[in-house]
Amino acid sequence: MLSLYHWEPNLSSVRPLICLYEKGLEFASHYVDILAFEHVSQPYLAINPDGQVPALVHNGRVLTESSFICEYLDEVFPGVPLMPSDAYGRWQVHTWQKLADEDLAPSVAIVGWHRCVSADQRAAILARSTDRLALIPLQDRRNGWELALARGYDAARLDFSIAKLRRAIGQLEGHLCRQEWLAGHAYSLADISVFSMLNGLQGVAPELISHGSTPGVLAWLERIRQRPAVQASLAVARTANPVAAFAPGPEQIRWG
Ligand SMILES: N[C@@H](CCC(=O)N[C@@H](CS)C(=O)NCC(=O)O)C(=O)O
Repeated sequence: MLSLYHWEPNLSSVRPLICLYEKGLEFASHYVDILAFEHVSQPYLAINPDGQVPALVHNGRVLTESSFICEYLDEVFPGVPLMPSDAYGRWQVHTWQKLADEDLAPSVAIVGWHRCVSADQRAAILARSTDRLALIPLQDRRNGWELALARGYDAARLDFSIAKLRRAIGQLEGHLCRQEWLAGHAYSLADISVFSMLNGLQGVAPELISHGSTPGVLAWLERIRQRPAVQASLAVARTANPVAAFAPGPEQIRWG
């Protein structure tokens, strides 16, 4: 039996959802409302004591970290393979996943939070969650929430995030002008990982993705959006616009 604990189908929550649907796996979907601080409720902390989503439960084991959850699903279950069969292809997948986790996830979350969550919404979240902030188990996560809710991100952090995104999207555009998919000749976890981070970015930061400057990235995003597994993943949303759902969370520098 598989259970996935996730929030809105955006960023790291949509990544394992896409894998589960691509592999045709049956699973129980558990929606954890981050902005209602359900990720620090006692029942959820009993599943993931770090208080982050997504988390996969399989045969009584809890797996976290969306990129590793996807590799686990691909390795354990049959169905369409999502990792290349050759070592170079797998190296490519890992380097794109690193880009997704280290560069894209934190930068998209920072810019998305700043542009999609208004000062009034932040004040309302802060007012209803002051006592819950103290329940966030990791100090750096508590600091991240306090910064995002109470002060918001400053210009230097926003500029840094935009610069990171611009560089990464330039790298993707260079690649996708020449190739249909990110790793080898087939759709893989590399595409799922990077797509999960960029699906909503055109709406959030149109200066970074446009028909004029990044036609290859746009065409690739559109190809992936057509996939039934992606459409099924987006359909688990509870908000009208899941790609505008952002929360503090992805680590600023992380790997391994
Ligand atoms: N590296 C983690 C990042 C997970 C993450 O940032 N999750 C966010 C939601 S998209 C979260 O749980 N935020 C709440 C928090 O960190 O307190 C992964 O890829 O699974």
